Amino acid sequence: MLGHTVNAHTTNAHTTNAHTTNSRTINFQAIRNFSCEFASDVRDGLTRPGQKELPSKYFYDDLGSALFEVISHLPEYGLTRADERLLQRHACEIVDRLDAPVAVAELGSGSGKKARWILEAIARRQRTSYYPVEISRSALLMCQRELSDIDSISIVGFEREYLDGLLEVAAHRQRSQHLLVLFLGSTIGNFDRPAGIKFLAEVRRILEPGDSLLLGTDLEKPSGQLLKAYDDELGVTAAFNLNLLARVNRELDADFDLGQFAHVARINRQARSVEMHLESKRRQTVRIPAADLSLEFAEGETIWTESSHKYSPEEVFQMARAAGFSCQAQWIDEQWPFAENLLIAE
Ligand code: AVJ
Repeated sequence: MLGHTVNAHTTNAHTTNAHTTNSRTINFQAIRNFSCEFASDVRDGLTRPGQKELPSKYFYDDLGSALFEVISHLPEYGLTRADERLLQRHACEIVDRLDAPVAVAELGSGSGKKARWILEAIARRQRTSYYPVEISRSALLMCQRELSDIDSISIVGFEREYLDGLLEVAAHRQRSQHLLVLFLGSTIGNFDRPAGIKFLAEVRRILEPGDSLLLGTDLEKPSGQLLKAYDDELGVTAAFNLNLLARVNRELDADFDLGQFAHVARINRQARSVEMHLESKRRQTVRIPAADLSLEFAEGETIWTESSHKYSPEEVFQMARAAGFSCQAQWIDEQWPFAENLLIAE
């Protein structure tokens, strides 16, 4: 995987922006060979002995990202709104707890909308840098547009997986600045519990003592409420889930018949998670030429596409400690149980 740099100084978005008086750069460190990696991940997941699976990171092509944006507006899915309420309400308090000067990195920035409140609170007291890490180039471009009106900020985007991107941010940062890493939206919930702690420990290893991590975690709630959040009445989450098969059809030339798979959300009580699956409505064969695969499905057999783990407020403190952080503060939303946790690297 070779990276190259595209200097976005020349894009229309930049040159036509009348507010852009000071210099602002976005460097896209691009990744090649994506579809080859997609093919091999699809192959590995669907040929597993036992449960077939597809990695949830592949939900987010342009169509899937747009569908997730719609999910975040659904009445049943309060997660994103809770995350945003907490950030909006407590940004100043969060920033006040950090030693200045501070630069911000975000793992999975999306449009950059959530980072705005934090960045504005920092920009009020100092110049700062924002380093979004995203595998979606269009999301990085949106970041630039979304945040281009904030003064005293330079934006450098990294089109990379989380840890690869964070390593580059660490190499790029000014030594004199502390780093605040944002990992919002309970994306950590897509890892199982041991893998989540391992991921936090890997983030910690890239950071210096005194750097920090703002971690969003969706909290445990009644199973009826959870099932509705992951199986909404309009069928948007079903479309989001099925888009994974549509994407395999588009990019790997497969012949999944979307009408023959059903979206299923299930509670896994032991794991304390909600799982999404795609269930085969009948016995069928599917061909995926670009992954060199012909697959048999039994009636009722599922492809496991995502787990979203839910946490207790207390366990976040333990997870933090196990990963080399200490959880210094926690903010919990009153309408939708969700916590924003400020972890300091020990
Ligand atoms: C973006 C991973 C936090 O797990 O709730 C939304 C993705 N999946 N509806 C989540 C998702 C189904 C979401 N995360």
